[in-house]
Amino acid sequence: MDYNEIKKADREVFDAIHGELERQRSTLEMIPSENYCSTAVLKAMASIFNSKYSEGYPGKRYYGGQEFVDAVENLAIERAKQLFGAEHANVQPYSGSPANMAVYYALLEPGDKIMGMSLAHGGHLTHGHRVSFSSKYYKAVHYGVDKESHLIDYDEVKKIALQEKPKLIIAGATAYPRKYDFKAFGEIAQEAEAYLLVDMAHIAGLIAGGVHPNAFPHADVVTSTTHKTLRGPRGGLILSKREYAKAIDHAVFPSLQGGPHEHVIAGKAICFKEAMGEDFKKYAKQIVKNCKVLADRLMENGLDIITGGTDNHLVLADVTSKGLSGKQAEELLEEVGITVNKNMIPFDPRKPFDPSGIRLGTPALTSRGMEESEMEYLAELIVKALDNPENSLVKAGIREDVKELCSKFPLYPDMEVQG
Ligand code: DSN
Repeated sequence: MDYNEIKKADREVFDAIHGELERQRSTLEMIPSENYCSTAVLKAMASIFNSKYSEGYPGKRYYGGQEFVDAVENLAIERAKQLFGAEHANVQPYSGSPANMAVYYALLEPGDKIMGMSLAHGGHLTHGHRVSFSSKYYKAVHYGVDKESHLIDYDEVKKIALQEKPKLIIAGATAYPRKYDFKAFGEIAQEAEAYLLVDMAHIAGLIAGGVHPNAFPHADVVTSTTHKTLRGPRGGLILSKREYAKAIDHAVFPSLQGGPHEHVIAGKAICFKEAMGEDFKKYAKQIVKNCKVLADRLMENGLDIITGGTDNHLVLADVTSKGLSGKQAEELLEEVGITVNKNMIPFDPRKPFDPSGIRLGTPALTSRGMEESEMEYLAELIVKALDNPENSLVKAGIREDVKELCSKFPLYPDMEVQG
């Protein structure tokens, strides 16, 4: 990719792009919701489809000139359906939050009750958090995790669902390190006469790669982003049973969105094709293998890992045993070139902006080609940093080690951006 055009057109923006590429190349990205898509996906997002308005759906648009837009959107739709075994796909949502909003708009009336996992226990803002539209327009109730095991207690979920009688139950989270029992969620939803929405944003790539059970046939509707473990463009996706297709399509357009981002949809089509391949299956397997090794080594080195390990792409660690808060740990690790995010742990006595935990993940590092031995080494570096928050010499040494590790796993080596 040639960035010289940007350099000529706008030096300030170019400098920011150049700086960000250098930052990504020389640091270890461990935020579990981040990833690096292929250059084919990046190029699709910078393609000529950016110019086109195409309100409507393939074969039924409000503007002319749709031959190739229809072709690319149909490819994305058919591949998404095939990849996840879905009867219907809408590939137009701009991202995960608008996708969830569209599902609520399609299936619920204002004031209806929804039930999702509490954000404090790992859920998501759009699953009914008090600052989100999802609790302003709908009545939100929550389930959480068990106080001892920190696992979802399905008997408790069932009890709350039967008591509260929500119209829609949401399964899925942003900081839950274990497998979801979608069958159990489906049975609970059926008994409570609720729709089941699975928000698989975090684990879409693991489902596509066959290392996490699929949400279908248990879910009525499934939402996702396409840029996390699925390793595609920044965007959203709604899959559903056929009977909800019309309501969902109408909610996305014309109710909530205008012109679809066909350049991103082209990137989604490529991403779904990539995710069907054997290499992607290996990739998904490796994400989980890496994460398990990371969790084990962090635990061996004295970190408290929530639920005692992981089944997926993320690890939630309580760092207070190291005398640090989550915010301090995030800042300390950033100083040595390891990017994580501070995160609430279940039943956290601290506040969201300075919680007890950090959330770490392996999707981006696995995309760079790292395997178990790098995870072992990395866990040592992380613990060394957490044990030496004030020691400038030790921190400088870790920063050098991180840079060296990064240089062994080059990121976008063909991308030429000369500052
Ligand atoms: N921002 C996402 C995450 O980091 O999990 C959730 O939307």
